[in-house]
Amino acid sequence: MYEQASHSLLNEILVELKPEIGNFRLRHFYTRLGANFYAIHSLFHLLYGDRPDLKGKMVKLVETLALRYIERSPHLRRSDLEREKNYNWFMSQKWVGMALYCDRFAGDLKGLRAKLPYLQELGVNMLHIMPILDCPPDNSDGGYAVRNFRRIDPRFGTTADVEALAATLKKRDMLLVLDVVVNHTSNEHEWAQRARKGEQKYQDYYFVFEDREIPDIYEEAMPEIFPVTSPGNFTWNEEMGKWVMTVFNSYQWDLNYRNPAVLIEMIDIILFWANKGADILRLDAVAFLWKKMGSACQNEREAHLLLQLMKDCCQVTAPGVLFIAEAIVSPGEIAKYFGEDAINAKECEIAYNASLMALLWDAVATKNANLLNRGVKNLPDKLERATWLNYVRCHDDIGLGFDDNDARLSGYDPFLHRRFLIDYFTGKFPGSPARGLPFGDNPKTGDTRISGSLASLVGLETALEHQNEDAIEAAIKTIVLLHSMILSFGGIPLLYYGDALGMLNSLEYLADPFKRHDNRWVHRSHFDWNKAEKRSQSGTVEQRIFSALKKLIALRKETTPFADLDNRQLLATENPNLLVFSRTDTQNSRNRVLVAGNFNVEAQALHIGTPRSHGFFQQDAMKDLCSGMRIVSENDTVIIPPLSFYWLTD
Ligand code: OTU
Repeated sequence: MYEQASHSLLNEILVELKPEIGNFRLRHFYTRLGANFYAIHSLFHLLYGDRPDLKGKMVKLVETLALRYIERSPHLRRSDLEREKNYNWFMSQKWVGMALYCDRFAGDLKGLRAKLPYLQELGVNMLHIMPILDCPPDNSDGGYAVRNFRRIDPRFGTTADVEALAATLKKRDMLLVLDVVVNHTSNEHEWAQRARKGEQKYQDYYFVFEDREIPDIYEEAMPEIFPVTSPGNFTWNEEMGKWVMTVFNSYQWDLNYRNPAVLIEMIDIILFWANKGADILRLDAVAFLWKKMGSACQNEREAHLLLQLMKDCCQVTAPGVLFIAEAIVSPGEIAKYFGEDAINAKECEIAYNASLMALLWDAVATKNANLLNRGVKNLPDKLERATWLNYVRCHDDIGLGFDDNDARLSGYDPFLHRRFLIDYFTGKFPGSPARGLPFGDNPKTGDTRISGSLASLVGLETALEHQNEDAIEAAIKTIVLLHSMILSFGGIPLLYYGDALGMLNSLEYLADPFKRHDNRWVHRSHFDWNKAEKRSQSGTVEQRIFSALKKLIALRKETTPFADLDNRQLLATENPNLLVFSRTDTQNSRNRVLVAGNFNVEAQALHIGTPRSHGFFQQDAMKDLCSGMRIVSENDTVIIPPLSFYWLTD
């Protein structure tokens, strides 16, 4: 859009830029800046329009974008141009991700390079390395309390190692995902240290208060994120003699985005890692970016404006780089992190599908797909050029973040149903084989989340202890069933390291005084390479899970209807144990797949009336992609075995 005021401002800024910036070949940069400048200026004005130094800050922002562009290497600039042309590249079914801890999986970054063949064997081609930046050794929150945003923790390696890894990944056609922890810093970050020493400039980077007056007002409406380990949202700092906002752990200081300097610093950091070769940046805890007294300080409109600004700026300097929104919020709020009223994502192109994750766990516990169907039906529409990150579990606790109203419509009291789920997954519910641990138990709200490895949560640990082959089989089937859903749903599936081998809970964290209070470490264990070896020994649990997932991943990549192009339709069935949806190739509507999952421990009948009205089962036999078997309907019914699924094609 051409807008007079912003273009005249742009011209003024261009005159003020440092002379060396003019000496570089900046053709693409200026085209993109021109295209995005109106949006950048409007957003900046909305957020910071009342500040006298607005223009100075705009100069600084544009300068940052230009300097990082000048640094961007030719091969990354080439990739930007290619991705601009082929802008839907990330919606393809060819991508399959995995999240892992560099040290726990492979020692360090060099070790990780050596382990890439394992990932490729499984079919993983998008690698999310959990945070690897410099953190204090003790209070690190698993890497989410960053001390230096531009330095790799020496235990993992160096920035050069990241660049080398990015180059290797590129050659293997694999994507690199890195974290940028945008919401807070470690209390040992230089900004926090200088704030503590009394420097006003850096106290203004955070929320710092003389006394409890303002903090108390904030507390009235702010929920607690880690009520057990870090109650409250403010921490007293002795050295400063002041209170500081710490929404997460007491050593994680929340950044104050009311200060434009903070935003510019963070955009600089985002572009720094874009320039090191990250294809995708995971922006941590984005729902929390804007704090407002009297509100829960989550999902505020300004948080969205900040993300739009970050995206617009990234598009000027590194347009090939995508953002993942990590916003573990209610189903209705999550989709807003793609950006509202748009076709293309104007905030983050990818968002964690925490709603699907929670709904899948509900189906595991209830052994039916009642709430799952309702939740999937009510999932907010995503934008055309945006996609979900579908996952069964991640490194965090599992929150039961489904919609209360959906729970009611499914016949549950939401509160009691959540209690049941927590009892089920912590093994308290009679007959439950799950071995989860309650996380973040909040007696004030009754809220609890769940820790535990996938295998232990679905009963594999208990089954192995009892040497109960039927129970082992059921656990394996559940693991495969859950993955069959995230692989076919539409979006990028994100596996969690260890899950493809059925790794169990690990209590090693209890021996570490800095981890023992945070039971999320029960499912963040060291990757057991001896166990991994067993993936090639026929009949082992590891082999049964690994080979099944490997096959599903390979099939997903070949199956064009699985690309995420708004081509999923949920099909209503009379059988509440089943989730049934169709996926259609947008280029060729005859190329389609009917996905049907049975979450019950008994075989279930799928009456084919509804699928038939959608063009499926016109012949009396279909092919299951996974087994290659012909599936014949009898009496208008297809039987789906217990805890199993079909990917059916004509
Ligand atoms: C994120 O978590 C990270 O994934 C956690 O590992 C960090 O501890 C946390 O941020 C702080 O950096 O903020 O938007 O249910 O889902 O803490 C969601 C709790 C987050 C997590 C929540 C999450």
